[in-house]
Formats: sequence, C-alpha cells, structure tokens
Amino acid sequence: MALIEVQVPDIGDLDEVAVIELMVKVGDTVKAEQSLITVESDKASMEIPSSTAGVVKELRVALGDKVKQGTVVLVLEAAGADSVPNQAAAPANSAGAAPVSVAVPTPAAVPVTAAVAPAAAPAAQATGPIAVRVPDIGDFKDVAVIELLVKVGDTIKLEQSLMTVESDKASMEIPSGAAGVVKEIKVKLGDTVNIGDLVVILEGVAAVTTAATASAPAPISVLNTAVAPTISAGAAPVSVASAPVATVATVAPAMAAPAHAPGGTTLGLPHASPSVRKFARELGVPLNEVKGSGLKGRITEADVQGFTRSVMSGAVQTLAAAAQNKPASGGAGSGGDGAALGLIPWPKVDFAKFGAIERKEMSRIKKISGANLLRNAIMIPAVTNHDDADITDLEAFRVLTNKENEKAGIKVTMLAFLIKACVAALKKYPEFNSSLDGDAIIYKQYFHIGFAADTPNGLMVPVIKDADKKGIFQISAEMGELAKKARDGKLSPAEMSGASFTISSLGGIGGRYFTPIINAPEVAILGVCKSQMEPVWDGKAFVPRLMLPLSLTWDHRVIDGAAAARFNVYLAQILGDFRRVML
Ligand code: CAO
Repeated sequence: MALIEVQVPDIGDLDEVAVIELMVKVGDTVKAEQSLITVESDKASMEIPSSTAGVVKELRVALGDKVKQGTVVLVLEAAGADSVPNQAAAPANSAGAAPVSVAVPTPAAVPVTAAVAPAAAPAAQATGPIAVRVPDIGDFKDVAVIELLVKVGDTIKLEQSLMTVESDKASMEIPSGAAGVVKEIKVKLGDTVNIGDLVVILEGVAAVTTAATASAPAPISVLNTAVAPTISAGAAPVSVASAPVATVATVAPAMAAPAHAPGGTTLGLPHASPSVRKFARELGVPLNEVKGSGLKGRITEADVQGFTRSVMSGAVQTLAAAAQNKPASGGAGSGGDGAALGLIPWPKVDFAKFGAIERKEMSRIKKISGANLLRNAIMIPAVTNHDDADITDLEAFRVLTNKENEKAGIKVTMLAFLIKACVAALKKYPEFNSSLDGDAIIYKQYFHIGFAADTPNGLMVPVIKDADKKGIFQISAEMGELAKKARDGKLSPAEMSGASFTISSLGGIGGRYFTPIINAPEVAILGVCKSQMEPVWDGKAFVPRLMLPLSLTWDHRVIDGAAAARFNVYLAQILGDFRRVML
C-alpha cells in the first residue's frame, strides 16, 4: 500500500490561510473528494477535499496552523493502487518507503479570484437607482443564496455584505459595490446566482466612478468585470463595471468584506463552515443560537448535534419556541394553535366526571413528532393511492435466501426489498424524490430512505443513506442496527436526517391499508401493510397469490394523481418480478 501526502492545492491568490476545522482524524477512511479540513482567510472559508481515497495515517496540520499551496495536510494510505493518481510517476514510493505527494485538485469553488481583489480606486459619489450585481466569483456557478443580510429600507455602506452564498465547498459574503438605501431586493433565499445577476437596487449615495456620476436616468449596474462603464439613456440598467484591479473605471470591488469573522458573527451570521451550515439547515437548527466550541468560537458539527440533543431532551428551547411560550413540540396534544387558524377552541372536558382516569405526560418524542405530524397534515395537500403488489415469488425468494443464510445469522425482511424497489421507482419518477422550496422543486440525486420505527417512546424515522448503492443484505443489516438504536433511544440526529423518501411498514403487525402522513419536507411516503393470500384472477381462473397492500401518500402540489398511480403500478411490477430492478 502506498503512502500519499495530500497537499493544499492551488487556492488562487490567497497566500496563507488558517486551518479552522479538522474534518478527519487518524484512522478515518476517506473517500476521494471528501473534505479534509476547512481553511479560512478574512475573505472566505473553504473546504479542502482529498484527491484520493485511503486511510488517514498522519495529520500534518493542526487547528490554527497557517497553510498555503503545497502544504502537506495529511498522509494517506491509499485504498488501492487505482486510487493513487501519480503512482506510476513515482514507482519508488509505491513500495511504501516514502509518501507520494499529491496536490488535491483545486476546490471546486475557490472563492479567491474575486475575494482578494484589491481596494478600488477612490470612488466618486452618485445618486439615483443603482443595480448591484454579483461580482466575479471565480469558478463558482449556480451558488445558492443562504442568507440575506440586508432588507428593504436599510442604509448600507460601501462594501457592506448583502448576502451569503454557498457552494458545496465554500461560502462567502457578497458585499455591495455601492452605498445607499436598499430599495429592492432581487434575490431570495434558496435562489441560485451567477456572476452578473442582480442582487439589490439601491438609491442614494453611491460610490461609483466619475463616469457613472453623470445623472443616470436608469439604474446603474455595479458589476465587477472588466467592461468599461457606460451610461445608457434608455430604460435598461446602466452598467458601471470594473476590473478587479483598480482602473479609472473602477467601482469598489466586491468580495472585500470578511466572511464569517472568527470569534463571532459578521452581521449576525454565525461562524461555521459550509458543511456545518448545510447540516444545521437539514436539521432545522437555528445556527445563531448554537454556541461554537471550535477555534475562536467556530460552530462545529458536534455543536449542532449537541444543540439538537438539548432541544430534544428539553434542556434548551429554541428562541422561536420560547417566544411562543410553549414547549418545543408546539403542543401537539392540545391541538396546538387552532385559534391561529381561526378554528374553534379545543374541547375542554372534565373526563373525571364520567369515570376514573389517569393522566400521563406524553413522551418528548411523541410531543415532537406530534407537532411535526400536525404541521404536515395541515400544510400538505396530501392524497393517498392504494394498490396491491403480487409478492408471491419475491416472498419465496426471501424465505429461501433466509434459509440459505441462516447459519450466517442473516435475516432479510420484506422491508429491505421494498427499500430497493422504491429506489428504482424514485429513479423512474424523480418528483417523488424531491422537496418544495418556495416556487422551486429540489430534485435530489441521492436516495436516502427513511423508515418508520415503532419504539417504546414513540415513532422515530431512522434513515438508510445511499440505499441505491447498497445491497439487500447491507440494507437489512443497517435497518436492524438503526431500529435497535431507535428502540434504545440512541439514534443520533444525523441518523434521522436527510431522508428523501420514507416507508412506513406495518407489515409485521397487520392491517390492510392506511393513510401515512408525509414526512416534510419530503413529498411522498409509502405505507405498507401485511401481505396475505388472496384469490387473483389470472384470465382463466382464480389463483392463490400473496398480495402486499401499498398505500402511497403524495403532495399534490408537486405530484399529480396520474404520476402517483404510475409510481404504484411500477413499484408493484418490480415487487412482482424483482429482476426489473436491474433494468
Ligand atoms: N407482510 C407480512 N409479513 C411481514 C411484512 C409484510 N408486509 N413485513 C414484515 N413481515 C413479517 C416479517 O417477515 C417478520 O416475520 P418473522 O418474524 O416471521 O420473520 C415479522 O413480520 C416482523 O417483522 P419486523 O417488523 O420485525 O421487521 P420489518 O423489517 O418488517 O420492520 C421495523 C422493521 C423497524 C420497520 C418495524 O419493526 C416497525 O417498527 N414497524 C412499525 C412502523 C410504524 O410504526 N409505522 C407506523 C407509522 S405511522 O404511525
């Protein structure tokens, strides 16, 4: 096995950056492209990925270290010869004598090109509408707006941050190239933006070039490109553009404001890496309420998990829950905020008048899941389609498989096959693997399948991640482990997050059909009941077949009835003949 030194890649114009987060430790197995460390300058933070897969043998950097292009981050033992890109070039090292050096590819989104643009030429002042646009943000494409830092009516200074954008590898703040009062905001949370996209329209004093100070009848566009400024007399916005370096026609360059200033927040923005922000968003954790334990107060993934645990255990309330002066659960049992919906009050009955009673507080999990179920039931225009799948052959195969593997202690239930079959159906009908985000639909290219697990404390939904990449045995084994953890109350927040579709199986218990409630922000859920032998007409006679009842609930805002019927039909076809999964 070859040892490989993984180095900091070309990080653009940045000279030295500080290591603010170590994302792996010695002994970890890392995949190619997996993030190793987060580094931060005063302009941006970014994650440095690994170019190769392997096991971490030695960490060569520590928190707080300054690194630059070529600094060795860690030494990996390559997972296999194939994963050593320069093995051929360094055959002497393949024997494991000295590590082979590999500079990881430049992070996909290195926000340095524009971030380090020097200060602009002295700016003149202008008044009137000014259109502020996304500057040159290097290799970024379609970055998501994750925070808006100003609102209409705000008076902003030159270079004040307007919004935070994020790719999967880095986040950065987009500052204003002009000063003034915000008249209009042209982006919203979740939008994806590119260089040149309009961010805000300002009015008032603007730090623009002399050329731009001529009274402009139409909005001036502030854009950080090398185009000479022009002022149009027409209705179209006028472009006042600049090269990143100061020229006569330069406005203040973008990307000059510090992103996530260490030690605190920048304009209320908590200090955390992009992956931690993403993780917090997935869990619905308000990051600004999380105390960071990392270097200079940086919020780590463990801090987000700890916060979630505290909220779940009742030790901490989110500010939103506290403001409503009610439990974090939202008061599921009492009917919650019925009054806010214009509903008549929940009936108050003295049950003791009618006979003996016992009052027991609901478990915290029940309260939390109840509040979620209530919201999902009220807010989603949900419809349920019922169907049956003929699983006679699949059940015979399952029984045979279990018999053959009995000695190995492997037991496969129908649910593992259902997960695999659902992945195939989700691939064919991607809208079932999506989420609504305002007016947009987010299609997920991953297949993380949640499954409802009945526990003594209430319903929990652990998630099988990347079910498309796993076989039936692995899915079964993971399901067993996760279900046990759920029953023992030991599931981590990460093990319950990220599902793109959920299955609720009552097959081990009984029943015919039911109407499961969608686990928002997913858009569909499959309910499964107990299979039973039924007489099925085969065109000539009734034959006994094992039929599995399926109940698919779907969000009518995203999915149409015909698509839901097709999904069920296709799912039943796969379950009827599992070879179709391979097609
Ligand atoms: N039809 C007939 N039998 C079925 C079946 C089906 N659809 N699904 C499972 N079974 C059988 C299994 O084969 C197993 O049989 P044996 O004991 O003879 O081997 C038995 O039922 C018990 O299965 P299981 O429930 O332990 O295993 P599973 O993989 O099917 O489910 C889990 C695992 C964790 C999902 C399940 O235990 C559970 O908690 N289900 C409840 C989910 C729930 O509460 N949903 C409602 C949510 S809405 O409130």
